[in-house]
Amino acid sequence: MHSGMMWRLVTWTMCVFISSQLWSVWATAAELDSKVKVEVLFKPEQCTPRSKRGDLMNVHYDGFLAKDGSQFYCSRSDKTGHPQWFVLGVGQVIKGLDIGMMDMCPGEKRKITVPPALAFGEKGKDPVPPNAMVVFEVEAYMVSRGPRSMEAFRDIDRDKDKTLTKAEVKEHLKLDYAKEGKPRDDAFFERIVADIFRKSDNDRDGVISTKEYNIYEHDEL
Ligand SMILES: [Ca+2]
Ligand SMILES: [Ca+2]
Repeated sequence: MHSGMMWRLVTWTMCVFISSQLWSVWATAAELDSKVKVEVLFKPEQCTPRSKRGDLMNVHYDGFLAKDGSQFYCSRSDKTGHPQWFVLGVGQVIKGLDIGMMDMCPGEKRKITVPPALAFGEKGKDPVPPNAMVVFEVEAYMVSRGPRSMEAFRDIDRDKDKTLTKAEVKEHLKLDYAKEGKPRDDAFFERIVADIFRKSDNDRDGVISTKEYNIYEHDEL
């Protein structure tokens, strides 16, 4: 059994509407089902930068079933074995995590409880059973200043050829980590770059184009 009952921490909830239809059943059971619950387990004194939509985040997260505390996912023991990189707020992780990891700073730890509709839904996803409430323990390692603006792109694109090579992305990450006082070895960055390209280099031509980079240009440009 997971030690979920041990936490005595500030709790707040964010009300999330799954769809506009829910307005008609507001304040009914559906409302309770649609909430993501966020508990802050640890917050550094210097809590900046705070994550927002479009930021690149590097996070360790472990997933548990709410009903019995059994663990179904652990990024530490996952085959890749390193913190996961993703862009916040754009559907690269389940909806409940996109919501629950907003406004989070490097070093912060949270427990995020997600109703099935914002997690794996009616069908579930093996080994998560259908209609399962899930709990994630997340720890943010890096919040890379976003959003993915063209200013940031130009910053990374050192030779100004409007594409990002692996070398350019790696250099940028190294600078980011150095700024945070967290230098890492080369293999660490190699893995992160591979992960980023796997998620962002959609046409697999080995570089990230402006289009591939600026994935939500409609509300940023
Ligand atoms: Ca370039
Ligand atoms: Ca590409």
